[in-house]
Amino acid sequence: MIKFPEGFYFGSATSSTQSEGAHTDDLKGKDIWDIWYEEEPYKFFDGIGPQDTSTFYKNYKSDIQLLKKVGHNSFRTSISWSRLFPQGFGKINEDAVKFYRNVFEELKRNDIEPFVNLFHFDMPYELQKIGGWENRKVVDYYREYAKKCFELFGDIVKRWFTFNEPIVHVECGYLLCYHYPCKVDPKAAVQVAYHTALASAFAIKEYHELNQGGKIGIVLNLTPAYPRSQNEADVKASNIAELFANKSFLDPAIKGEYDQELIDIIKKHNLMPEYTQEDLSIIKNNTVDFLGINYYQPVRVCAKAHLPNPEAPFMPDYYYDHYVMPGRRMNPYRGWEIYPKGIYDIAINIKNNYGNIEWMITENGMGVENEERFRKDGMIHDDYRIDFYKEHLTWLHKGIEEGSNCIGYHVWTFIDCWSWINAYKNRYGLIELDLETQERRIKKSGQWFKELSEKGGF
Ligand code: BGP
Repeated sequence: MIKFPEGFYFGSATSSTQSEGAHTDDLKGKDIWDIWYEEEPYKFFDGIGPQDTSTFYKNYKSDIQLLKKVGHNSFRTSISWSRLFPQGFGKINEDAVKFYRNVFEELKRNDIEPFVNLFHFDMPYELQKIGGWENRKVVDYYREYAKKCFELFGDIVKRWFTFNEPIVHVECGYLLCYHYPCKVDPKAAVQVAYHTALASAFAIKEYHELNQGGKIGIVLNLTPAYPRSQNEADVKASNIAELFANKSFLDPAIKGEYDQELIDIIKKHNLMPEYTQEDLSIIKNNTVDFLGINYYQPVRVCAKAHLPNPEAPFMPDYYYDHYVMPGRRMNPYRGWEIYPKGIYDIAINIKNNYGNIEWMITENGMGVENEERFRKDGMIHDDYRIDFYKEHLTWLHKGIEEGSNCIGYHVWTFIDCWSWINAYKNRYGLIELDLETQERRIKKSGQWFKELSEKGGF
């Protein structure tokens, strides 16, 4: 049997925008997703926007009962900044305070440990209007928001995260045009990345000063980079991919500094952000207590075959080409490679190169289209998902056996949810959501997950 350590966290993650439903009875301010959908609804799969999502705002009590039914001893969600502070700062929305307190208390009452994240791609629109993460002032607003969250909920919540996947709002928002504000502006991207690392460090500082007896970390999506071959040029290409994709946030979060090679590349391309020594020392002195890691896919690269277009805006793949490995296993619905051993490589990397800091898997999962075809006797038989989890857990277990300090495994996600521009295209849940009726039904993977958690393994 694959058995995990006593007290291992089993559960799932979600985010406010993807689960609560934006148009609720309270005074939530708009975030960039609400506005983007108003401006360009056709960019969202089937034209479905963030207004309804999985109605957790209304159904949190019964949803928490469902979490119990699928074996959760822990659960991550995020606070919506613009629900708590409709303007991003200033006047607080008391309904939001009540809602989040109720949710966290209800989780505790049901012996489910809340893990709470402060930012999941959801910049308040009022702050985006003044430049969002490009503007240093927004770092101060975030700091005030974070502090308020600790004061309001820190008596219940003992595990905090400052950000979810910060590289995503950098890449998707400022390089690739997949998230609002849809800019292609490498200089802004670097500024946004740096301000995000700084904001995270300020939140950590505030949290530690309050002495609430909990821990604070950051959630990073790690995509280990693998070279096509051991040829020197391929290896160099994969080292550079690793710098941008992983070390760009891992290093400041855990070591309080940036890798010199990354700084040299940024300088070479004239992309250095505006910074002060004082702010750099905030990053240096306020590192995480523990780490959340989302793992979905690796990145495979090889040396570049052609010179980059000198007029094209800088992208990290100026230094490498993506390599399509023959025989790779794909999740065709999401277009992501399935490579379970990657989770082991991450475990060993954290152990050997990041002081074996306490960490956990905060997301791992498989989004599949049209799951209706797997329905038998009323239940969705998602055996592919169970196999996916088993394979990843087997490799994770091996990493733990070899000494990596991993304390939990959260899947993405407990209930089919709204996936940004993919809306409801791919389903990830342990529980099925009927979009017409909002009815919830446990899938086969949900039953399996309960058994996994009860037995502490499989
Ligand atoms: C992660 C995000 C989640 C979630 C998940 C699945 O990157 O933290 O918010 O959405 O990926 O990806 P997607 O929804 O794009 O299929």
